[in-house]
Amino acid sequence: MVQAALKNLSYLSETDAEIAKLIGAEQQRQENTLELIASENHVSPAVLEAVGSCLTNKYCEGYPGKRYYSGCGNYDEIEALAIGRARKLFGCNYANVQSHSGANANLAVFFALLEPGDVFASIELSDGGHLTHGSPVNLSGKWFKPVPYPLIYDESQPNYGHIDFDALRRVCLEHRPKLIMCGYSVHSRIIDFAQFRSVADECGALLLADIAHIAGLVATGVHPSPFPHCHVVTTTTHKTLRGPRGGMILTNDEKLATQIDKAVFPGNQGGPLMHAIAGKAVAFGEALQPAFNEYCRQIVTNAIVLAEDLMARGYHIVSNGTDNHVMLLDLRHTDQELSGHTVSTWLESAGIIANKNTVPRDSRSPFVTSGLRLGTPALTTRGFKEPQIRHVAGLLDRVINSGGHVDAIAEVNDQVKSLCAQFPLAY
Ligand code: DSN
Repeated sequence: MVQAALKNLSYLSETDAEIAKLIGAEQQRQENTLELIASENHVSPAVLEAVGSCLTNKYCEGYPGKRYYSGCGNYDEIEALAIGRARKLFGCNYANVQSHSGANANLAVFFALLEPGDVFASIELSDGGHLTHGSPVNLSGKWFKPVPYPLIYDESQPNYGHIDFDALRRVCLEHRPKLIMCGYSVHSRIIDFAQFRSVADECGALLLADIAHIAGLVATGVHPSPFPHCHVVTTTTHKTLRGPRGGMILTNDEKLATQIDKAVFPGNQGGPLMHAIAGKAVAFGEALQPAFNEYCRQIVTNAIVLAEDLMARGYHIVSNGTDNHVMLLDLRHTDQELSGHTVSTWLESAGIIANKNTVPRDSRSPFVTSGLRLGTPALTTRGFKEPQIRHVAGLLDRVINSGGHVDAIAEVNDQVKSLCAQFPLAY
């Protein structure tokens, strides 16, 4: 099997058999497992070609038309195409496509808009935030002062699991943050950017949306746009947007755009990864096609079906459902002893890849956790629709219900392989 997967690695298998073998094995793993990690996806062969091209050879510090090295003409055109397509996709005036990742994009925005020690408001990691939103172990939490705003934790409330806007307003009026961050790594509900803006205006803060997870949904109108409400938007390009790994920063404000460009280069990066920028341009071109709109709608339909099926089987999902591509199972409601670590390990043995995740007010560490995060972007890329998603819900239930029994895992793994064979990847 691995040998067959090596067919596209003819040079590498000659020159470095060890790495070729591992890439081949990874290709097989991706082909034969169900990917439910909400932040992962499968790029198109076209994106893969761009990222694997000779563009990796060139240094292009600077921006189109203003480079520090010679020989950048082709790269100017590639980056200009990426910028133009990003602006069209998100309906904004300025795009910086050079950030190597979402974390770098957030860091650049902090560098552009804040001074060390400045206060900003965000959600904590355990409530669905991100490391770069003020975690004490990240530069954002070490060099700046995050003040957390909460969710509605009370499960009996109709808006359980949503943002607590009354509390957000109270926190912001008390602490007067210079910046409010919205946009999350695990949040299943539509983000009300207009409400965030009204709080930001009331306390004199800038508003930053990190749409890394929902970028594809935003680009297609399946989730409301952060524009015109947010001053700055950061994103990754590899989640629902289905591009290569990377980051991007968007704004409508000319002055902020200039500050952001300087913060990315020379502020916190050197030479841009031009092969990745070409991959971004290709992915943005794909996302501008009508088929991508259908794809994003199907991601959400699939997530709603998965959430409803699991809830019907008795599982507890934070916020009692989903409006987007992701959901968080609170396993404490299934069995107090069950951890996200244990369940994700059982599932991996069965060929189902999902990640353990803290749930709001989790007493377990991020290495153990009481939750399991599930997302539908990668399965939707494979072509899964409602019937296959219901099948997947049954497989998840079978593994969890069996307590990780070896027979159940083997039985589910057979079904996973058969599903994967019916819906092969494009390469
Ligand atoms: N690690 C990503 C995620 O899984 O959501 C966020 O950067």
